Amino acid sequence: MSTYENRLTRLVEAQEAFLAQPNAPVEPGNGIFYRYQNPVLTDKHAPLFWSYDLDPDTNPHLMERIGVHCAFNSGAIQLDGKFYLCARVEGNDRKSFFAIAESPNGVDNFRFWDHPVTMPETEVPDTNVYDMRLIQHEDGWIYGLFCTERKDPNAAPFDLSSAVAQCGIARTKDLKSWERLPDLKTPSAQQRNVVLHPEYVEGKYALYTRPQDGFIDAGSGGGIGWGFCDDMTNAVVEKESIIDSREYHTIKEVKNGQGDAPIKTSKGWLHIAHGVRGCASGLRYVIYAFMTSLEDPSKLTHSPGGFLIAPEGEELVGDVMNVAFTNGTIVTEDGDVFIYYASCDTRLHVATSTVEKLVDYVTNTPSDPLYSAKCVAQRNELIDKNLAYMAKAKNPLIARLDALRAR
Ligand code: M1P
Repeated sequence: MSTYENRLTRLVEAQEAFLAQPNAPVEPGNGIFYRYQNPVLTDKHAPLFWSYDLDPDTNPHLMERIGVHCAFNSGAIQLDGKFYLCARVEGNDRKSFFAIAESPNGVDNFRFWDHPVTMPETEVPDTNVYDMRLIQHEDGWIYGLFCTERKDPNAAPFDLSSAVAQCGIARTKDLKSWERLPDLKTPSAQQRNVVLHPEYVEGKYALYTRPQDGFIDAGSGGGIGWGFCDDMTNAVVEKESIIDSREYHTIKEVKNGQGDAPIKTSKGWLHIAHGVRGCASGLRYVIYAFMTSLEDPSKLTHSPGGFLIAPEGEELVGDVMNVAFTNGTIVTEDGDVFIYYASCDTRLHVATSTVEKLVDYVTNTPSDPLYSAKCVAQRNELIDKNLAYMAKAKNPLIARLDALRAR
């Protein structure tokens, strides 16, 4: 057998087996959501014809020609019952692009469409595009809001890393053909993690922003911002107000950012976001939740303390360590929630929950009391309630739990 035949056999068999793997929830979970055994999207999901020249005449060793390095931060949408992800795919050359993957059930069997998204450009080419939020707006369009990154025109000639991040905007009806609109204009020097609210508010488009002074540092900016715009074909937010701020010694002390569009529930708008703090190993990204008022989506009503999802196990390791990040959520008609979160800018996972459970989580988890002594008081309150309950409960499992206590 030729090298070509031999390698092709192994590559095809490996990919067939990999893509056929079912995915199952990891029991017992924490009652709020289930993690799953396998990531839902990785570099190995990329079709072989994205990286290899499959012609033995021009590639007798069947070598990779244009490697796909990873697939992660993905926008998400359900259309006609199917689950679609708009993934951030990164080549070996570090450039990201968007690609659509679809699955019948949202937890496994994701297959990329044959071609990545051909995203039209504005008059200023994007060096890098990433982290699309896919929002079905009540105006009938599906909007893709994403980060467009370009070299800082004011950087010194020797500075090859200073960049400017802005919000790119495109719209589509079918995820196939995209109309690029002008980038968002705001009062802030840079923007990332901009998300469109799915409904008009006071007759206007409403946007969640993340004002920042620099490319990495929020600086004097930061927090999840909120502003209005009249027209998405020339989107200008003249005024941003912060609706969920950064806070000293919390999971979001360095910066934070809205995930996907918030979920409308009977109790309020449920937001899933990411928060960043500093630590000895660099920045740590986790996912958290909060709720705002149905009448005024900019009014914070519930702010459960701490993180909802933090990277764990293999999720802790990857290109950018210690990162859990989300920009895609799907809510089904039955109230099931699929939170797509990436780990370490390398691969994409899913966590499943329900609207009912997440509302319970957001409305019944106490907020961060901000001081250790107050955290102890908060925990003691729960412990005392439980000890009182355990003392009179007739449940044999509670009795077994009781037997585990130090005496
Ligand atoms: O590397 C972690 C994340 O960093 C950025 O998020 P933020 O804007 O909050 O700093 C983004 O580049 C994101 O893609 C990335 O996952």
